Amino acid sequence: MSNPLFDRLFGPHVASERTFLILPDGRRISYAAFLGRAAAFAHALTGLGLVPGDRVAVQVDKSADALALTAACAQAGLVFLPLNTAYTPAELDYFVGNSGAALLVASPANAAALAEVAARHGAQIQTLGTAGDGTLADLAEGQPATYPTVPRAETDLAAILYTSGTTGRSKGAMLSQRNLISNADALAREWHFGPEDVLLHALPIFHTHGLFVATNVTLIAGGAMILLPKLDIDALIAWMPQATALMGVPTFYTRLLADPRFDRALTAHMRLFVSGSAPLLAETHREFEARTGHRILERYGMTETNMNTSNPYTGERRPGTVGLPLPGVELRICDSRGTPVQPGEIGTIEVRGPNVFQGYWQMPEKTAEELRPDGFFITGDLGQQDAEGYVTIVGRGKDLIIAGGYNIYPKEVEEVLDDLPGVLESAVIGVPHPDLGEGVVAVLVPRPGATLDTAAIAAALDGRLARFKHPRRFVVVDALPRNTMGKVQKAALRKDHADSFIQTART
Ligand code: MLC
Ligand code: AMP
Repeated sequence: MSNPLFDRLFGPHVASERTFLILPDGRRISYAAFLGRAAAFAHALTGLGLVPGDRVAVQVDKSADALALTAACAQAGLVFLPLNTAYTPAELDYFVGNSGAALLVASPANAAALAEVAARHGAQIQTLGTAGDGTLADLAEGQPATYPTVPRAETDLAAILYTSGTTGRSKGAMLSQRNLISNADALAREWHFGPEDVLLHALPIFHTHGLFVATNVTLIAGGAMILLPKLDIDALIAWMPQATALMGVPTFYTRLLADPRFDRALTAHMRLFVSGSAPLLAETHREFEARTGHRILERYGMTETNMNTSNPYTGERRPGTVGLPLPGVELRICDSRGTPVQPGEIGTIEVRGPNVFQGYWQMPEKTAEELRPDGFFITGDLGQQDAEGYVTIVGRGKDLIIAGGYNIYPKEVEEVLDDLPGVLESAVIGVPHPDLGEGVVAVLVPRPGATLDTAAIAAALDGRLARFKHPRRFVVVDALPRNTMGKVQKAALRKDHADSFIQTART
């Protein structure tokens, strides 16, 4: 028996001396060296007593070793569970407990705080740093550079990624080997990725975009990646002449356009710019083309489904649309009962295909709410499809804010705010933000007789919520606008506070 994920992504490159990773200091790591390191990690993990199917929760900074750990999990048949580095120990506690992770791998700096979390849930803890350091690296020292790949089936779990919900706690989206392979295959083909490609990688590697899209597409193609720790426009500009492709959230493109060094000459060697995770303004697409001559290729996906649609590589890339369903992906636009609406009408986007996840970890009722019995997944995104099949996302049926490509669920922030002394209730909304697409505003109602100190409220969120979820503006009002059913009218609040981050032109 084989291990389709490892065999497809890494297997062909085990002995290859071709470059896989180019590091910020210019060092190059070949595929063979990378996979030798992964094998040593796989031995270390097995040595800790982990067995196939065990969950490995990982909250570490981006590095070649962090990527090797993902390969090690694939090779040892372990389920990889990446976690945003911004999450606080309080937030991590839930993920470790809910997933029943056998091991938590933390950055050395967070080891003390997270040891408690691991102990509370009976998980082991190890550390991994960005400089080849950490206790897991110590355990890998002297281990063989080959590892007998653990057999797995295509239907076995490869990863669990937690995604929040509009109600209740976060849910672990279970992704099978097949989910990941089918999508990476389709994207590499559609986007013409090959061994000559060099991807400029500045995304985080704890989300679908940086991990399963950017990294897996490069692996399938046998290409190379310039692995930058995070988005840094100076570094992006410095490395761009050596790259052929960039994948980013819209903020990458608006920040590049804000820099006069970013022009046609700088991008002459590039063949592809991909945008996703959040809406790219048609205006940004057009400005980008005017500046560089390149048309950004926008695609649409989500944690539960990987990528669903993409603008074509060779055909027309239409600004403001997310393109056509990918090969193998069925897409329909439906009303709330799952009945397809008339062509051109707006409805909820539903998708089915080998890319669609297996359900939420140990939450069959939540799975049943979003995955129909016929296999269609209800995305919660509102869209329309034109006669040629191009899909446009017109809004979200779910109460979700996307800031710089990170999802923020208002409900989660409201629950924390409502618990604070003096706060009667709150409404958290997303409004236009020039850099992040959307910015978070909290509208607060004080308890009768209470006076709210918004600075103290902001400070009280530290440690409870990752910083990117914190509202950047607080507004105190007497009452929230409600409809006749008593539901808070968030659309009205969004309108009232639309200018919070954007200066409107005054005539
Ligand atoms: C950072 N901050 C953010 C933020 N990123 N606030 C809101 N939204 C964000 N996205 C805050 C930090 O908390 C910090 O606040 C301050 O900004 C500076 O932090 P930083 O780390 O220096 O920020 P910066 O480098 O500017 O990061 C912005 C960014 C980054 C857009 C480059 O967020 C990013 O790489 N986003 C990509 C996210 C992504 O990969 N999404 C894909 C999800 S998968 P303070 O107060 O502490 O100073 C998916 C499916 C699909 O959606 O279709 O792909
Ligand atoms: P996540 O749950 O983090 O995977 O986020 C997925 C959500 O991001 C989707 O449901 C969409 O709302 C949004 N999204 C992803 N790509 C795009 C895009 N190209 N345009 C608009 N929204 C997008």
